[in-house]
Amino acid sequence: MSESNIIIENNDSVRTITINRPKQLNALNSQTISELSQALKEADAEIGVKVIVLTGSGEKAFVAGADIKEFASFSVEEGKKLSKEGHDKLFDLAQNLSTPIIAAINGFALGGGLELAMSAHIRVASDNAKMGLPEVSLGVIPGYGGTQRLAQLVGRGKAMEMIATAGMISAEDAQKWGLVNHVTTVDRLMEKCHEIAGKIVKNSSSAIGLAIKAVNANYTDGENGFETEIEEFGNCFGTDDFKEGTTAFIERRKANFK
Ligand code: DAK
Repeated sequence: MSESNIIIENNDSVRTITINRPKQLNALNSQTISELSQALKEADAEIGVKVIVLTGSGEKAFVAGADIKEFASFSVEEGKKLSKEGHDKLFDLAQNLSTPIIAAINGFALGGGLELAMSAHIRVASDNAKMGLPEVSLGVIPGYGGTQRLAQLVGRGKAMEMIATAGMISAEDAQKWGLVNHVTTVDRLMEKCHEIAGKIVKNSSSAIGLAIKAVNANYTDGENGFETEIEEFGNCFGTDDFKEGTTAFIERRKANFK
């Protein structure tokens, strides 16, 4: 395999994964998708990692889409197969990961890049970021969950407009529309992500993982979000974190979750 397309860094319990193809504006080729998939699974399996920050290298792009040069020659069957594989391998994996992912959107987040950011649990954008799903301008539709996740985040009408016009929106509009949680200056982007991560790491990782599962259940075919909540709420009572959290409250001290 050629040189790695991602960089992994650790800072206390926060793991930063940086997509590192700046010359191609961090476009997602299949190697990068495989490496990201592996990196997310590894981070999730490590007890010491409580939050993942996902970003792109350089100041110009988070990810400018799937690698157009790679998918330009795909056939109908390859398109379907690769779309399904991509969903399973990266986009659904990210959304359903029990470790929360913060997408630090540091520039263009287009097509597969915005789809990746939308698979994360929290999105923070720099004020120079531009977001869009330009797929129809290339004769395809969003193929990594964009038709579903964009409508869930901004509503059907705005999603239809963004998809059909293939246009880009500013970070400011993305925040107004509920597509990103926060907007910062370029310089403060990682600091803001770490500030949010710092609040998350103080809490119970097992409870956060179960809460992610319950929230996502509402968006999963055949699952009932309320039933999942009831089930997972019950399961919390069997965890060490529940014992520690409630004991700490009674003893008037801060919880020390392992
Ligand atoms: N793929 C490959 N290379 C890309 C790229 C991309 N998506 N985006 C940019 N690059 C490359 C450019 O080709 C250029 O490389 P060189 O020519 O220098 O070798 C380099 O990055 C710098 O780009 P520009 O010179 O174009 O930079 P500008 O500042 O002028 O423009 C831009 C920035 C972001 C406006 C522009 O680069 C641009 O429009 N990029 C393409 C945006 C886009 O259309 N993205 C793709 C959306 S479609 C699939 C599932 C899903 C998908 C596909 C397949 N399957 C399951 C099979 C999803 C598709 C999409 O994401």
